[in-house]
Amino acid sequence: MSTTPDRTCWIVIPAYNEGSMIRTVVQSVLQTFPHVVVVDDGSTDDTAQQAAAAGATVLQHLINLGQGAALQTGLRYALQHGADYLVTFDADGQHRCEDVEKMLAVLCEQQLDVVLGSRFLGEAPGMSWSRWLLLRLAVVFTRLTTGLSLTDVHNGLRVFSRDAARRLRLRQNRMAHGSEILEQIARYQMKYAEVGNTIEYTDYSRLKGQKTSNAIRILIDLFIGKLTR
Ligand SMILES: Nc1nc2c(ncn2[C@@H]2O[C@H](COP(=O)(O)OP(=O)(O)OP(=O)(O)O)[C@@H](O)[C@H]2O)c(=O)[nH]1
Ligand SMILES: [Mg+2]
Repeated sequence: MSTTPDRTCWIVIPAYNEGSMIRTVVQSVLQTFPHVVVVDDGSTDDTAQQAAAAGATVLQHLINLGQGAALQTGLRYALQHGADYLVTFDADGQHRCEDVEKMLAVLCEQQLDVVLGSRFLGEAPGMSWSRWLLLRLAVVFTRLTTGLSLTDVHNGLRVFSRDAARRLRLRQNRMAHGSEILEQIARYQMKYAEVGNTIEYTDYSRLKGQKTSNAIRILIDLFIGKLTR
């Protein structure tokens, strides 16, 4: 599926040391969406080779720059290659393709700029209580800083229209890009909706994923970003 025959959807997958998972993820996405770009973010394992073997277009950062930088690279590539819709999708097996289809349908039917995934409107099997608490605090923080009333503010599954993706200017290379995207949705008054999705926490994703202490780093990055804007 690429939404309608004459419209193209690109799936952008940032990946850092996901060599043991990326092949399965790309293969499952390709069953539905033929345009997949994996941005290998300076991995020290065989992420790039595995993604290419699975059939994805692969771009590589020579050094690790962070998820935000990897997304910028992938989004720019997809725009240059004529994407009408752009989806950000994680490489660690936590996201599901059927959720992308639901989100794309909402974006098209309601003529929105952005559809954001929400694990709190969907489900998050295996999520720890500390992650739950942190994400709830992040919701309050986002409400205060952007005025957006959302249920999940650091969900990596998002669908953008071409125009919305072209307006985004991401300067946060690491994980603070999630907040930066929301700030820009608010600033440009983009039309958005949240749709429930499943984010599955597995032993693999927990081992590889974000530490609770990274929240401090996100706040510092956002603060520095404000000072240097
Ligand atoms: N951690 C990390 N992930 C990166 C980086 N560059 C790209 N990624 C990819 O970004 C995606 C999300 O990273 P995660 O660390 O799992 O972040 P998350 O899913 O928001 O957090 P969890 O809920 O803890 O899994 C994965 O597909 C990673 O491979 C990087 O520099 N660091
Ligand atoms: Mg993850």
